[in-house]
Amino acid sequence: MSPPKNQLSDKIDSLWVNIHLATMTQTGPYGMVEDGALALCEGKIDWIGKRNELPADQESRAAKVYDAGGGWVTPGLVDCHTHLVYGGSRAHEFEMRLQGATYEEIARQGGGIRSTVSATREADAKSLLNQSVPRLVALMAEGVTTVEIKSGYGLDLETEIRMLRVARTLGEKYPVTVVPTFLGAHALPPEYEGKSDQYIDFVCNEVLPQVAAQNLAVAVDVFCEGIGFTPAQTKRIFEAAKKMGLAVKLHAEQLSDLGGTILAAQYGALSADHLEYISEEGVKAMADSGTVAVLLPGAFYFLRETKLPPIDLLRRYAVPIALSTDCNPGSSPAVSLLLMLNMACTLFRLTPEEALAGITRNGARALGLQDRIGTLEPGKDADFVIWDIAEPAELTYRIGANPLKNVVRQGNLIRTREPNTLSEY
Ligand code: DI6
Ligand code: FE
Repeated sequence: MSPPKNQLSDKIDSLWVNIHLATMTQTGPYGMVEDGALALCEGKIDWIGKRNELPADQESRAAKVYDAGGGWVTPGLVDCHTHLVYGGSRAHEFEMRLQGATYEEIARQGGGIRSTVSATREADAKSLLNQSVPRLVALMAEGVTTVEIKSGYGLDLETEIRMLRVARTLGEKYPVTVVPTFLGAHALPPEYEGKSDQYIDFVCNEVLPQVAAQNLAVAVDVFCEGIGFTPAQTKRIFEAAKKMGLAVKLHAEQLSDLGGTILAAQYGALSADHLEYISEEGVKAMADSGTVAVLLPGAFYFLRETKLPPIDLLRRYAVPIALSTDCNPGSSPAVSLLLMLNMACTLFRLTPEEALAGITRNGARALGLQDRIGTLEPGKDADFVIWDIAEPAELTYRIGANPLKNVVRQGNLIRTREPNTLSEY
């Protein structure tokens, strides 16, 4: 690929001035450019830099000039691990857990993922879409412009396909990029009780080929865990995915260390996710394969996990760290990526800069989209958010605040709001 140019084109669609830029490139803290400017052309970033370095006749070249009022710009946020398409709710299991039942006990008694599977199988496409929209809209209201969505609550051919189609429909109906992942091996459906290897056969031979043929997913994920699938079963799924030309990723070492990350690394996985119980060997394997560590503070918090993911080891081996909501009904009913920023710093001791990189640059990388999104650079998609904050760390620092002012996606202004005003009353 030729290096992206940073020369203002003759004709630009829009120019943004009176802004500070947190480009999230790795040039100094936050890739910061104070008093910057951004020129957009055909949905891409055409020019980015210091405002006083813009060519003198800049304004006449721009079809439209926006004054961003001194706000800070970040790349559009990337939520790289969600299960946001599903039916029903598990609020009652939350109550059970508060009375002493554990997540694993509930799962073993046929609740947990399986209860969501029943509710999802019962929901037709329209109902599934209607139930999922509020979750997507909540994420988008905080600046998410790219969201990964997994299947995995159907566990039969028809419902897995329906979930993935609903995910695709969400991306068609709303100004957000949806990246669909097939997670057929999320849990064992009741009809395969005691026959988990046969279920893996079914996923590999009957479901995955349909998913691939209909172009419904770009990656394949597995829940590799005591209450999920073994590394040997995971391997079979990865082999099948590879044959179909699909990327792989893995839910690994969330509740125990089965060595899933080492396997994921062997298959060049885009990401390995959760990782509380990962070993140093696992971290090393990820570093060697360039696999992104996706940390999910919402699940850590909601399950009251006490074992921290080994942040220092991940840093030492320079494994890129991404963060995500894990938006799902059982272990992380979270629809706020900004809250995850704060939790990652408070619970995991990430720095605010690491946390922000986790939902921009490294989130993009976890989806294999690092050439298109995740940083503000010439040639990349013009996906960005303007925030009413005085410095980038403020995004991470506040709890439950939403200082979002504008969202631009693929060059189009898709959202404008006046944050922190009484105008709604
Ligand atoms: N790990 C998780 O945290 C979610 N899935 C997974 O594989 C939990 C999903 C659920 O409880 O519904
Ligand atoms: Fe998950």
